[in-house]
Amino acid sequence: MSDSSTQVVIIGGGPSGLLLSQLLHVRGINSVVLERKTKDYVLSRIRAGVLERGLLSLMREAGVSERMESEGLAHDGTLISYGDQMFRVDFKEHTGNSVMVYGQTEVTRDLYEAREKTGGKIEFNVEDVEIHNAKTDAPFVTHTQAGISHRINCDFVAGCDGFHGVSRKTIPQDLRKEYEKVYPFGWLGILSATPPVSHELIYANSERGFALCSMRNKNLSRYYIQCDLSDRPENWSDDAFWTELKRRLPADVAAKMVTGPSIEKSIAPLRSFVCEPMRWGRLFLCGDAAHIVPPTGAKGLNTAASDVNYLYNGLRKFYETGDTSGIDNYSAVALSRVWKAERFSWWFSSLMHRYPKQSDFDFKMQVAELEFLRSNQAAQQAMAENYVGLPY
Ligand code: RFL
Ligand code: PHB
Repeated sequence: MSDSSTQVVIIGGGPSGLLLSQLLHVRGINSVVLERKTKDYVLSRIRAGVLERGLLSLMREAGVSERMESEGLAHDGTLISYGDQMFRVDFKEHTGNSVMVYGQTEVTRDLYEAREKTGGKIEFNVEDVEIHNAKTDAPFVTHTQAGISHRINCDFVAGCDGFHGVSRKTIPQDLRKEYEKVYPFGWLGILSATPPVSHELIYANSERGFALCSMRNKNLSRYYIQCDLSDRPENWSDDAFWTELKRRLPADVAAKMVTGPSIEKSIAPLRSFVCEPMRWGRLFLCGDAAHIVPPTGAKGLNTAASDVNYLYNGLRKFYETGDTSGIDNYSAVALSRVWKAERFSWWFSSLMHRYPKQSDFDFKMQVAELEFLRSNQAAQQAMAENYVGLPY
């Protein structure tokens, strides 16, 4: 068994773990990141595309914002359609802020590059990760890599290992409460090397189900349609996808859609999930390890980043002054913002999708709420404030 030490062991080399590791590095705090997969595998996952200003400022603080500032697309608003109607919610006018379209893959790539340049320790292909003594002042993490056992002694453990990771399950079952809602549909998404149909995102509520027109850059589009949970990507030819997408959009938008072969096609289920608390002794959960939102509203990655912000500042305060208030309050402060992101994502999902047993009355309620949002400035402001991201 090899033995080593660091200040913080970070489990998971996704965006939460990498961002935390880079931010701690900037403040002279050492960490080791343990990632179950390879770097190429992590970078092949196509996920979020819209970044809130809080994540942008964390990337600046971490010294990894250069490419995002030059290649990212600032969006001052979004379009919402229902039937043949379409209206715009102006983020800039209502909040003074905008969001940035820049893919999670690019964020992760920039973070890996920065960690490599600054000598960050990231172990890939690790197996059998276990957290020990989390309730003491001397926790340690064991894992195996290429058949060799390792032990890392540390001050703190950050569980950034996503929904299926080991960190959350380390908290004894009788001490954690999990809240969950599973939605009766999924999103079928494609990536295509075609110019986006609109320079702002379009969220569409249609009788045939939800659709979303998004993008990664001026020549790379990301489109989604609501699908059945039993659907498989291989059952959807590119032609069938484009035909169905166009049927869910206003006619003038569908008419100008540029189609092409898909580069990626996948289905994601939709889930709301929160684990309380987000701390057990010296173990702290961050991001998808502690909570999941349905993607309507693009809050997954952004909520992960707000956790990282609270944990990073708590650890920094502890190492710089010995003050434990930031880490002591971590779970309560992080959860207070998490629940607001959960509410927004649940509300926006409920407003925009077709539900299997939806009655005519339920449908009318959606339309009435969309009409209200279209015509009421206060409602648009509330939506804009949530979309650009509530303050940390
Ligand atoms: P991640 O990205 O899941 O990273 C966790 C990392 O931990 C590793 N891991 C382990 N490592 C060591 N030992 C173990 N036992 C481990 N178990 C797991 C994993 O390999 C992985 O590298 O979590 P993180 O960092 O908290 O980041 C969260 C975001 O990735 C997530 O919130 C968003 O991507 C959610 N999400 C989306 N969010 C949006 O805002 N917009 C989207 O369009 C969007 N699309 C998506 C998504 C999530 C998806 N998932 C999870 C299935 C689409 C999909 C398909
Ligand atoms: C995306 O571009 O992948 C995306 C954008 C907005 C969302 C969800 C996903 O609400």
